[in-house]
This record gives sequence, structure tokens and C-alpha cells, in this order.
Amino acid sequence: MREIYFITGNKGKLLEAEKKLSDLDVRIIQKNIGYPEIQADTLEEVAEFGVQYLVDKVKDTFILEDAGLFIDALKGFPGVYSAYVYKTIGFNGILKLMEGIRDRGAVFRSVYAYKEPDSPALFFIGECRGAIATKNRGSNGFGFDPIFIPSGSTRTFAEMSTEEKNSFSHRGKALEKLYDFLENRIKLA
Ligand code: ITT
Repeated sequence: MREIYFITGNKGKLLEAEKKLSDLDVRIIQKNIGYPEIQADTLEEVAEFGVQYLVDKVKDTFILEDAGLFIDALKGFPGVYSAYVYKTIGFNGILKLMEGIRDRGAVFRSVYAYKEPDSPALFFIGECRGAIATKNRGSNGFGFDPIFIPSGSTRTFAEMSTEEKNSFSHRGKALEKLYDFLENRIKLA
């Protein structure tokens, strides 16, 4: 069985990746060694910098992911600053910023980086459009899940099981692409 290290401190992300990739012949192993999340304009740049930082430190195949919530009425905020905003004002702070705002549109984005030793990194991207709820609902998932309602549902991510969230989510879509890549990669090995 192939082993892939997932460089993340986020157990929720790990669970979603394990679920989505579970019927492949791979074992996802969490490695919580951290990497600097640079101030950049895009998630891709943050992920790319993370890979470059880790390449000398992790000798085996690894993945990492950078994700963010981009709110239309706030011109894309918190976007690349989502982790910092979550740690400081949390989803309640976002609900406060959105008080009285009728345009609730938002998009979650996810960028996965996959790095094998001696090969360039590959990137897999997923997006999920939806709306910011007017109050938090549900207790599953993590981060901004209690305030995000994906298009096509009336429930927040936090009111869904991991499988159901994956069927809508930015991460689920990026993982779908990673799944297809890995399936072929294993066949060719
Ligand atoms: P890493 O160790 O993998 O970097 P992190 O929690 O710092 O984990 P990110 O920087 O990618 O993750 O995420 C930015 C923020 O957006 C963070 O606070 C997450 O909780 C939140 N977030 C990311 N994906 C989410 C999702 O699917 N649902 C809800 N919140 C999410």
C-alpha cells in the first residue's frame, strides 16, 4: 500500500481526505509539522510556497491543502486570510460583518498540492458556491461550516455528514481530481 503524508494540523480536513480516498490502495498519514502560510493573493501561491518549504524536510510523497472562504459582499474577504480570521473573530465575527447585508453569496475554494520526490508538484483545485447563513446551524465539520450553505442544499455544511459535505464541497471536488490522478498513478506503477 502506498503511503502519502498529509501535512496538516486540521483533523477535519484529514477525515474528509481519508473518506474520499478510502477505496484506493493508499494510506493517508497525518504529519502536523506546519509550514508558513505566506501573505499572497491566491491560495495557489500559498500552497506552492508550502511545497517549496517542505520539499527538503519531507522525503516521502506528501500532500497539503490550502482553503479559503471568499464572500462576494466583502470583496472576497476573508479569502487567503481565512485561517487568521477564523482564529481571531471566528464564524460569529463573519456573521456580525454580514449583518444587514442582503447579498449572501460566497465561494469556498480548495487547492491541493501533491508532491512526489523528484517530480514537480501537481495542483488540484475545487470550488463550491453557496451562501452565508444568517445564523450558525449544526455541529459537524469544522471552521466556517456552521455558516455556509452550499448551492443545491438548504442545510449548512455543519448539518451534513462528512460524505454529504464531500459531495458538495470545494474539498470534495479537489479530492475527486486527486482521486482520479492517484487511481491512474497506481495502475501505472
Ligand atoms: P492546515 O494545517 O491544513 O493549513 P488550516 O485549518 O490552517 O489547516 P487553511 O489555512 O487551509 O487550514 O484554512 C483556512 C481556514 O478556512 C481555516 O480556519 C479553516 O477552518 C477554514 N476552512 C477551510 N476549509 C473549510 C471547510 O471545508 N469548511 C469550513 N471551514 C473551512
